[in-house]
Amino acid sequence: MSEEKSSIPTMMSPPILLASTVAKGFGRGAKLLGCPTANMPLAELGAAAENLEAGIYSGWAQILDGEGEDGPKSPAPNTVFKAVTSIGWNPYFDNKEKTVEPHIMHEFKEDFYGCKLKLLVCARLRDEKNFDSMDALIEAIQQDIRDTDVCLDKEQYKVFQNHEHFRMNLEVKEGEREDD
Ligand code: ADP
Ligand code: RBF
Ligand code: MG
Repeated sequence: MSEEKSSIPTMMSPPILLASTVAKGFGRGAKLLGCPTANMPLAELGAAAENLEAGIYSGWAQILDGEGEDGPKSPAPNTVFKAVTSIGWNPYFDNKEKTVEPHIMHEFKEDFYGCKLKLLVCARLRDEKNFDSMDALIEAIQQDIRDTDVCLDKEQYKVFQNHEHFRMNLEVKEGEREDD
């Protein structure tokens, strides 16, 4: 039986807009926790991420092609997915560096390391916590996924799926094609 309670989201106003390439982490998300997270390097995120308080957040994410003609290709460049993001030091694993890691709420057939990721964070769910067991952490993550699913269906958060953050790159690409 789950003992996790659902969190009541707090709106972030204005939302936080982040973009970076998808980097390798410790390889724990999918293997240990059954929840892959696309790690966004702090060095690329700059002040916006450094100022973000540690915690678990709901928002929207889009995967775009990586740099260069032969760079990694996005599995779904035109889709803006629901995402639940962990920001902080992962107290259960006692990390020494802050990480920003969205889990995108979709099953992908392949990984997308090296792709560009755009993230919009619009609601805060809870603080990062330590847990007595890995199962308790896994259960909390599953609850965060359910809470995010409900949260982002609400009109005040749903509107951000169409935010201009997710349109800019695609429009630039159209422009580039016309010049070919
Ligand atoms: P790492 O520690 O390298 O981040 P993870 O186990 O967290 O390893 O796996 C993350 C990688 O899995 C991501 O970088 C991405 O390429 C891929 N991936 C596949 N499905 C998803 C998903 N639904 N959300 C986030 N990343 C995913
Ligand atoms: N790690 C923690 O130590 N405490 C947490 O409360 C916590 N909550 C998380 C919630 C979500 C939705 C996700 C995706 C991850 C969370 N993590 C948490 C981070 C987890 O430890 C991390 O993703 C893995 O270590 C892989 O990098
Ligand atoms: Mg990860």
